[in-house]
Amino acid sequence: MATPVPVHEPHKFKTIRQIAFPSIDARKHNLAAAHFNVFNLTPPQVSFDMVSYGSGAMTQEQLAGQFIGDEAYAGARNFETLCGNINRVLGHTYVCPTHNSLGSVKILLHVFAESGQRLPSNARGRVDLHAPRGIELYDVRDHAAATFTGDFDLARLEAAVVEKRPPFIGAQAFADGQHPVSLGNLRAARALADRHGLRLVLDVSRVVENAWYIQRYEPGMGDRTIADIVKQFAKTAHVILMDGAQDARANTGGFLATDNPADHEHFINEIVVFEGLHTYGGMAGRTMEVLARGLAEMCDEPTVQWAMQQTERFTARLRAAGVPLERGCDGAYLRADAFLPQVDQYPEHALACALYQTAGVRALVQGLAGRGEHLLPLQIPRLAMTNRQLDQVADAVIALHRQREQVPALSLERDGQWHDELRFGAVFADLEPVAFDCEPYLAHTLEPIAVTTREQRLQAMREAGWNTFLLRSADVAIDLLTDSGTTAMSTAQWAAYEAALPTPATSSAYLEFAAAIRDVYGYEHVLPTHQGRAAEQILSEVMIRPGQIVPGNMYFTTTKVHQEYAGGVFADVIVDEAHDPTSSFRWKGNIDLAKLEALVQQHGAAQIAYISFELSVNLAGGQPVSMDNLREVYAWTRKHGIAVMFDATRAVENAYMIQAHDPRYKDTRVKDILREMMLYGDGATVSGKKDFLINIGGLLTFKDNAEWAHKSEAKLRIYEGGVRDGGLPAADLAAMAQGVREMVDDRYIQARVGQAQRLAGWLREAGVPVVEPTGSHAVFVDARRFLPHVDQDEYPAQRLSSEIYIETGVRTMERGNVSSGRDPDGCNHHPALELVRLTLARRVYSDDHLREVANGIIRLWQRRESIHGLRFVYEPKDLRFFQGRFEPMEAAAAV
Ligand code: P70
Repeated sequence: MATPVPVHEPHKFKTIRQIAFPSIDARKHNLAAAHFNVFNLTPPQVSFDMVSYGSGAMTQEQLAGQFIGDEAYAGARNFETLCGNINRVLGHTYVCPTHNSLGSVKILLHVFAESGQRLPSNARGRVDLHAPRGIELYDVRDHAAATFTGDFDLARLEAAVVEKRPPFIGAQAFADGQHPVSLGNLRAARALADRHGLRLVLDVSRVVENAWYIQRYEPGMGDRTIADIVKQFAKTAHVILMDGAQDARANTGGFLATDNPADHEHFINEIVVFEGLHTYGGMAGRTMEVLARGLAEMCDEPTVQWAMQQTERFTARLRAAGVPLERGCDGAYLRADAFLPQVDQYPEHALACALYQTAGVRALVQGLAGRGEHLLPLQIPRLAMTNRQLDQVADAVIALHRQREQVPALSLERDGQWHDELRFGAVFADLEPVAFDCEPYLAHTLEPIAVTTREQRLQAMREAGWNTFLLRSADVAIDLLTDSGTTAMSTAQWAAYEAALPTPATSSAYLEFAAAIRDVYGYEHVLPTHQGRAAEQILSEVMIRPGQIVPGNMYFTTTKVHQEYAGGVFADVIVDEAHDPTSSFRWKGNIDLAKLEALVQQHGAAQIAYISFELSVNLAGGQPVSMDNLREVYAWTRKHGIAVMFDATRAVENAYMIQAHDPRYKDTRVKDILREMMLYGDGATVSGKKDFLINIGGLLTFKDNAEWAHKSEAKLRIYEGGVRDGGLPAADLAAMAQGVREMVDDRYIQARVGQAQRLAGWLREAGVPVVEPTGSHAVFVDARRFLPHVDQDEYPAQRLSSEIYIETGVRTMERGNVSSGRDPDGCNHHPALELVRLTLARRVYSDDHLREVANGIIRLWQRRESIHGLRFVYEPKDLRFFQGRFEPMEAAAAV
């Protein structure tokens, strides 16, 4: 049987590319400046660029390939890799590289054809390439075919071959992007070519998508793999050509390949004239490597199934709403004439303009104008978009379809032979704009995720001592252990990373970072650290005198440990609601002023080191602090001369919660809310691995107190690194500076927090007990209510997180009795909250991943009675949750 359709992407996002959302006014302005031809718009003017050519997301192996090999003029290693992979995947031996498919066509025609000849083909698109060379294409496609609409009409082909004496037969996999070809028909065409002593030349740029059709619809092919079909298909031709920017997901590149050494000899003699040399053919060495790796990966079964599922879903959604279209291999090709019957000239351009005007979406019509097809392709950039994004793009098209009568015709202002030459004038129609609330970024590179069986996972869990911290990430499908250091960096961050110049002295990266922090937080003194706990250590040593009290809104593990190491005594002053997972109080992160007041009454203000004020309180469930509470606590501390030190690790998320839930701030930008929040404090520690959108880094910052900063710098030199780098390479500092700018983007933070809300919603609907209200960085499952039959000393949350892994391959984290450790009397602390945290990495997973997470947990919920507890077999003294090992109670009982 063919591989089943995956329910989520078989990869996660490794790096992302931010996208812009220009306003309706900007879009109108851009359209006018582009002469109402969307070809002239540039990417920053476009939200979703619905073109599949060269725009796919690469895998991390392809990206890595970009930096491997040589840029030698002759005999590059990359060429050898390319030849090997072409041979393995497509079955042809002799390779002639070209700069792209135009290069291949140029060589082919030069070697085989003469001006004035007629070329029978199943594709029309190539008219664009051939006509200007004086070669006419002759349509021999079987227009009566139902499924394999790209099949040759063999009788017409035979006749054409006899009458026209063509130079060769041209075939295209997924002809014109719309017409798949069956393997049986292609083989018949090959036999026909052989009978007449002609070559069958096959364009395999879209062979994978064609192979999927064969697997699905050609009788007897259902149990073949995509890889097998692709090879059979490609081997059927005498000569193949491929454009690297299609199925192989390179951004350019191409080649001709054949098993005939004489043909190859001809090709490479022309290559030096037109393209380059026979071992690079007009491609950079890195392009050959990216293409070679893309070829090796393009038949990956789950990936192909996923991509084709996206196309099916996208097309089906449009079709169901009555949008006239033809289904292409990579998207929906809108029939602009049927969409806009009132527009009789250039309806495809009018439709493209209207779509951009209403939604910022670009659909592009290319090639020779005046062919009378009026198709406007909405192609899906391969593997770069989520289904949530595609659904919203489809909805934008559907919304436009509802207003189609309002769409005006364009008036031609400059004619031309090609679509890109045309210029139009227009008046703007009164069209309702469409807004997006999906992820404001595309996948740039992808990282595969593990596929495991239940038996493998059970074994892995046993080896990990029933502690998800001890699992290998290679065994994890969807990793919800933490949002710490797991972000996908943006291309802008990578650019800054690569450009940063390392130095043990002051780097520009430091200055950028300090400027970004001053801008976003408004704090003067900026001390980078390698991560958050290092900042906590320094702050605690500088600010705490032994014996002093450190009031905080719920403990955080590393924070509390450092306060205690410095001789401080932590005192919890969070509001009572925070300890009740069922309370729906909105601001569970708030400090209870009465508790603070009582501490001062009892110990005196001088005994208080500072207020340790966490934002988006992690262990309470990612619960926000209200702006009023921030203001009141600050005012109170001014009376008593006590400092406020934020743990601002997830301050941006807290700012978003204020925007979303405090009506006074609904129209204030997150950036401005954050700036106001920071007014109510004197300094902060930050684990940059969260809000700052980086994989490593931290911050200690003070608003204006130079003495604290000076004392901290002295510690920084000893513990961390230099005062201007805190032990971080300039590259990470530079990426962090860029991350600080990106983190306050309203769309990004809204999309991020929205994911947690939706995941919680699916669980709640099925009755799974989750902490209310849902926080910003994670969903917390209440293990007490999930497993009421398991005693807290048998660590229900620890067991539940293990079971979630075994059931689904999803890794989560215990935040309960194990994490909170033992009291001085040696007994478990027994915290009120016994939770499993499902933490969302930033910009990494899609809603489809999370839907599957919810489904797995719901399955466990339905058989919860069968789940028992754990006991320690190894228990470290500090932060025991990291290294502790357990065994199931039932195993202990059996002994
Ligand atoms: C998590 C991570 C780290 C963190 C935090 C807050 C509010 C400081 C830090 C420390 C990692 C973690 C740490 C300890 C136990 C479990 C997990 N939280 N303040 O997953 O920062 O890790 O950079 O030193 O959340 O929540 P750093």
